[in-house]
Amino acid sequence: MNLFNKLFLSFLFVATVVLLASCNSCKSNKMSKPESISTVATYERVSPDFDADSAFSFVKKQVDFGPRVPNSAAHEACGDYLVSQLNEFGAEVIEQKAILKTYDGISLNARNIIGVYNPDQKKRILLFAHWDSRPFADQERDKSLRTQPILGANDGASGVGVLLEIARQLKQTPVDFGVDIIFFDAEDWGQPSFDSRQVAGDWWCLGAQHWAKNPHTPHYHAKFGILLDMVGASNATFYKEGYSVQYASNIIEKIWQLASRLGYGDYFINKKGGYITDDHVIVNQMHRAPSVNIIHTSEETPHGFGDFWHTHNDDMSVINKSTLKVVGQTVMEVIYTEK
Ligand code: AHN
Ligand code: ZN
Repeated sequence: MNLFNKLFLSFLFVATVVLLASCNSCKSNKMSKPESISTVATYERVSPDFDADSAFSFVKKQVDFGPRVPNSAAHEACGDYLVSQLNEFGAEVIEQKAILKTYDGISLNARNIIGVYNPDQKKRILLFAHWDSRPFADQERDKSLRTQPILGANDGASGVGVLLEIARQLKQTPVDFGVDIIFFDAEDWGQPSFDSRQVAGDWWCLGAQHWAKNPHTPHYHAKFGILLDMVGASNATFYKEGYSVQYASNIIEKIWQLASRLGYGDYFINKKGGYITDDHVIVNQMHRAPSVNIIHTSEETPHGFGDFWHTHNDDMSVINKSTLKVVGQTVMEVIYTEK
């Protein structure tokens, strides 16, 4: 057989197959509409569109006050701003003030800021983030920079910015269950690595510790809780944090599955991470809500967090709108699919 014949025969074969296939499909689909080309499962989002530009502006506004270190003027002014924003977005605002002692014996004028939606509903969801920024930059290479407070654009302001945007959305598109948004104070006054004294105690998460023991309503309990911590950096990775899996594995699975369906699988990594002392731990221990921490961790750095962590690089230049969108839309989808 020469080359021409070979080619002609293969053409005939292919043409026959195509003809038979199309014939088959006309027979079986005579009365029905044409079959769709692709059979890949698509997920249809149910939540309203999370506006990352809006969230970004809420992050920047906080950072523009300067470091929000308790007992400072910037801290006071930013607290007032957060109260006014929650009011504007239709929440009933409760301020919980307390004097809290740090590891180094300082008395902080701390303020947990709580936005309540549907206060009379028994069924509640808790969303939280810390709004203070760290008084030390103890991860700086340059020793002389370590005692200065940080701006905490990502470490603090990003979670609050995402939650403010969700508050704005809750006003536009109300839900019928209760939602509590808590901005915890005094999370980040944990003992810095340059201080070698032995001081026994739990010195992180002072505001959350106070609230968990003295909730704003007696016997407070939510169906579940979500903590957002460092949710704004470019190329952030969110692993399934240890305590979150221990206390609230069903919520972890729900969040990571929804994120994947929304196309955010490059951010929400389907892998367990380490155990991180953060505001959700005491909320879990005091049974206020089975709670998870969506927190940026990394396998690339010695301390396990992003390379900006507790340094002066944690400013607006690390904040990325795509990351804010990924986290905000995922949490919104959790809220608006809640039954
Ligand atoms: C510890 O380093 C023990 N926990 C980290 C909690 C944290 C600090 N998140 C943000 N800043
Ligand atoms: Zn921190």
